[in-house]
Amino acid sequence: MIKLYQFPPAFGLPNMSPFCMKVETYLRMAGLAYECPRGADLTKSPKGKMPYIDDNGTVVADSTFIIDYLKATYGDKLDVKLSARERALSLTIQRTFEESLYWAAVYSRWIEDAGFAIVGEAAFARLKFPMRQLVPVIARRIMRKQLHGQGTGRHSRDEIYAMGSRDISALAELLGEQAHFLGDEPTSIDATGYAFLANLLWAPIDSPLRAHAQKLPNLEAYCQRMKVRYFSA
Ligand SMILES: N[C@@H](CCC(=O)N[C@@H](CS)C(=O)NCC(=O)O)C(=O)O
Repeated sequence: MIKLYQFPPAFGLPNMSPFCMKVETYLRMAGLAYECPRGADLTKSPKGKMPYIDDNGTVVADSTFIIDYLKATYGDKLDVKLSARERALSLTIQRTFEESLYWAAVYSRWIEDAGFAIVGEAAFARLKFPMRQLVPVIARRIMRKQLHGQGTGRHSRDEIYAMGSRDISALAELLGEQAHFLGDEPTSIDATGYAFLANLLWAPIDSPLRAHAQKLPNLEAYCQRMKVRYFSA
């Protein structure tokens, strides 16, 4: 069976990492059986990040490469009917979530004191003293460095949230009143959409990003639809 290595569930979400939740959502959408071994260890991940999978000895890291592998190995019913234009749109939506909005969300979680108080505690709840006190501080330092290297961390708070809110508005506009990002039927981009939007709306981290997303009711309705369809059993 496919083994999905990821962080433990948190905040009532399948995962507080949108990349981990994306892969778990995809596995459910594709109807593939999987298990999540306990005690997944970041230092054992081939790329030093979560998630990664082990499929009978084939190890694949990075959520996008994992989904590519799953499509190539088990078939691709979800996206088979997509036109070239829809595939291009799907990639553009993915990049907006993963390469742009993600960093504003990282800022709200790891740099803002209020976000860090919640995320630092939840992410390392299983550690014992003194690691439970030390590791969040080290993780925060790493996230600050990543944000600076990527560039978002060089902007002011207002600029970061303005950029993130613009992404959210654009994504809500693209979704519109459709049931899923590319129309009535779910496709693999909805694994990304659900994972990132549910993390934004349902993790208990108040930020201007979350407040902005809450003003766009089609986002909440979309997440509820995905949850009922793929995570109610
Ligand atoms: N491009 C990667 C990104 C994965 C990623 O950034 N994972 C984060 C959690 S959301 C992580 O493991 N961070 C640990 C670290 O950077 O040390 C993917 O799509 O899987």
